[in-house]
Amino acid sequence: LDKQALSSDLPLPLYLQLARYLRGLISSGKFGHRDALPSERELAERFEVSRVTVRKALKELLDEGLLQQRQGAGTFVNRGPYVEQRLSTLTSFSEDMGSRGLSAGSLWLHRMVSVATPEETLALGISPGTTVSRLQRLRTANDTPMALELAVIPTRFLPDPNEVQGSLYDTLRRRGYTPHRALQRLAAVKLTAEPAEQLGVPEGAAALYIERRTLLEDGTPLEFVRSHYRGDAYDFIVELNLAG
Ligand code: 16G
Repeated sequence: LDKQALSSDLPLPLYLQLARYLRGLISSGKFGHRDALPSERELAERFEVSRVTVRKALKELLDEGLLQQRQGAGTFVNRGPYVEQRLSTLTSFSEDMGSRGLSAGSLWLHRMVSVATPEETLALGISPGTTVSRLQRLRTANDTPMALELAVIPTRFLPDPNEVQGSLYDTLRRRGYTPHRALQRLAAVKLTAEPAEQLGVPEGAAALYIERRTLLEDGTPLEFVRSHYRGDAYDFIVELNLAG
């Protein structure tokens, strides 16, 4: 921590200078994920600023989701894995994380069999009354929440959602159903309170909503997935080729 980093000669308020400095330490990895920050008092002494200035600086980073405060325990860095995701290849979450050396995990929120909703019926091209396996998971990379996913699969392909332990795509492939092609719709959204909390970001944080319909080789819809990807954890990359 370098006290010289702040200067009252600069046209930027001290609290924003401090926020910028701390942001730099976090993005350069000097403060790693889950590391504790020095206390407000220590920071104030170290940078010779008031505690109000420190508090305002921390508030900036808390609002950005870079820091997290835990009652009684202090302030921690909350910068998890950051992922560049290609949109043009059909891969599973487990494969995406694995290829980056991150360990993919799932926290189960729901898994059950029920009758498809009208929207799901349309997306999956099934008749009303058809049963589907419903898998709702919080997807994690090195234990950090990355995305919320609700996958819906006709029971004819997956009769029992409990069969899925790690990767859904592995389970489907084992059953002889290989995801072959997918259609995706993307939209920018602001997270409401519940998904924001599950993803560990502030309410109103930006996310990318992705709807995926995955098809078998013969064109039969295999899964319909609605997911929210953390805007601060993902960049989506697409390769474009000249038309014609
Ligand atoms: C990806 C897919 C999702 C699929 C999941 C399977 C998108 C938008 N979603 O997250 O459709 O169900 O992978 O992952 O890309 P798994 O095999 O690791 O369970």
